[in-house]
Amino acid sequence: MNHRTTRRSRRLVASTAVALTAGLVLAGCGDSDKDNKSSKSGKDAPAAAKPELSVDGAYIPVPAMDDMAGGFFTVTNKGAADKLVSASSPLAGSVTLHATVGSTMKERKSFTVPANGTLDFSRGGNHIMLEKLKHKPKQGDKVEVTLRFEKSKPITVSMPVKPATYNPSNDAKTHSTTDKHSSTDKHSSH
Ligand SMILES: [Cu+2]
Repeated sequence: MNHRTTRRSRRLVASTAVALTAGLVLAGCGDSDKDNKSSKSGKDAPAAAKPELSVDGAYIPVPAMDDMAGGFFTVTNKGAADKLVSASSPLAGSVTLHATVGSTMKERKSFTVPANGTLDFSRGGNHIMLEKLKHKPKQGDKVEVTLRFEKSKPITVSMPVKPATYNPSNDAKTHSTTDKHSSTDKHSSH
């Protein structure tokens, strides 16, 4: 009995020592790693920084056609750069990413979401194109769209269907500092 107990406690001591040593080695690694980073990459943002994306202002104007609709939104990034690489919707057989170049639209494989910046999909510019619609969306409907990114997890947005001429950027940009009604004259003269 005695014999056994002694052996066992010795083994315990030995394994505890191993665990402690391992812990020390790990801690040492972590410290030296930190030192390397701070001395090499000085002012640069930490390499481990991740994109922090959010999507807002999403909407789909009531489409003119039965089987095709455009979608708009803003992706805000509070972290490192990322890329919007694809989109899909249960309502559409296919969703593609488009940029407007001059007066024509061009399909793009991806759009960069700049670090600490925004990617705007707005009327007259970038848009997603929902094609092969299962039914034509009506004003007040919500259309689920999933946006996929190179680094970030997919974001699913419920996009409200707005009147055909809806354009939030007109309101936000033109009226932000002035009274809505006092600038009406300017608008009608355009
Ligand atoms: Cu398009």
